[in-house]
Amino acid sequence: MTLHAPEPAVAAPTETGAHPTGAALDPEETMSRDQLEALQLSRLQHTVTYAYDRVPLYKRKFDDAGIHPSDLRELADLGNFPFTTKEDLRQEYPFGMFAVPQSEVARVHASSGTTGRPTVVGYTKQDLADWAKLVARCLRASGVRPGMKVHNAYGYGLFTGGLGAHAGAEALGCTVIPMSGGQTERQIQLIQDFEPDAILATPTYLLTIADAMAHMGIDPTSTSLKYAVLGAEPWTQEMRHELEVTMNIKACDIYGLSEVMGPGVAGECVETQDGSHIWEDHFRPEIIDPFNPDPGKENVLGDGEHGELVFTSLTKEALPIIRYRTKDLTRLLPGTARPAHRRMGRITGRSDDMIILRGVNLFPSQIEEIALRIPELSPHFQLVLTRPEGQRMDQLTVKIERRDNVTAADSTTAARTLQEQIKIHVGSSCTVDVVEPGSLERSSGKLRRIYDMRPKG
Ligand code: DLL
Repeated sequence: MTLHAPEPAVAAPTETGAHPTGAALDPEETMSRDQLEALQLSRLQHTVTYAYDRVPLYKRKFDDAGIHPSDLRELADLGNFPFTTKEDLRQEYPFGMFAVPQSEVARVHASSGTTGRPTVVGYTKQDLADWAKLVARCLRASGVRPGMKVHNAYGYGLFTGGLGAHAGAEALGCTVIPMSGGQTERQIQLIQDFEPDAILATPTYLLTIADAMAHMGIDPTSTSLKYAVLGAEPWTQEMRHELEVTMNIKACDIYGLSEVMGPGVAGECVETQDGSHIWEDHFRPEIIDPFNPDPGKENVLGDGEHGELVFTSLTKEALPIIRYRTKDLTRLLPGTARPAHRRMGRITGRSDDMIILRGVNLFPSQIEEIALRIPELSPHFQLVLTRPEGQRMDQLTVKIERRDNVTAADSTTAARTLQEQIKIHVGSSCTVDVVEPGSLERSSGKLRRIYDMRPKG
């Protein structure tokens, strides 16, 4: 079975063969926007029909909304279809969202389920092949080439990062070192011994590795690493600069989420480093107002407007996903290095990671951006929320490590600067607690930044 619907004839790509970067691109990467949208429409019409026919939840939702797959005549009509949420996947736990019999599911992945029932996702063999192709596309865009050695420090197992990145690097023709997350000293040993060209990790875990190298007396700029492909959590331009300088590498973004596929939904090009291109031959993105529950197409926001990212899969077989609300806040921007594929702006945060402090909205990435501009402060910080006894006001404390070479006295001035800058740029008053280098918990994957100690209820 295949979900690849009969497709419009695709004219020769606008550019074939070698790209300025020296790598041959997929034909879909060089399509014109018109060609790409024609492909999207036929794939989308097929996907909504396929989901309606095979997944009871979609049939129920479409029927309740009074909409039928045949109502999708042009791309904008997608905006009239109901949203899908993480809650839907939880309610259908474990396999209720699958559109193929279990015997055709080649692999499952699942979320950790720390905040409720885990969400389970599945892939047919074709889905796995498509996924590997898209991760390979991201890696190549980020500078990785066939024949290179790739150290994969994303966690293996039910998390999509490890196996997803692994298959993509193999599909590109790289030599993969399947290290997984953790065991930092061992990672460093293998980086020194195996001399990889590229590393795949979360940005905060790469920071942990760089930091540990320095403490082991190894110069992080002296390794064989040239490229890093980083994702699975928000990170800022300031963090990119920090990692590129500390490790003498080029660092690009890779984005994805398990409900939509895993890593590789979007990836950044090393020649422009201006945000991840969404691979629109496989996913149709939309931006919506997260506070407007009405899906109607008149409520879909325009390119450039900030809101919540929503995805519809165009080729997935085991788990077609219609208008999935990611909770990721960003905006769509025109394509650059891959002109037909729109880019996503940096993810400012997740709507469920937003701290509302005395009426002011705040994301950890805003603090990262400000703190990293203050030379005495390190990128290692935590945000601690408390409500002191007898008070009704919440209190934010930014615990942040000073840099190794900075004295406690110098860090007092830096603390004051950070506090002032947060007040100016974010609008929140907070306390800054500058702590000893190495005293805060280090990441080995997705880092937890927020510690909410407020009384519950
Ligand atoms: O984190 C998939 C992934 C693995 C992406 C490795 C990139 C690299 P989930 O565990 O389902 O999947 O978490 C998805 O992580 O909705 C975002 O909030 C966040 N996220 C993923 N990539 C980025 C990124 C993987 N590049 C959730 N920038 C998403 C910011 C990201 N946030």
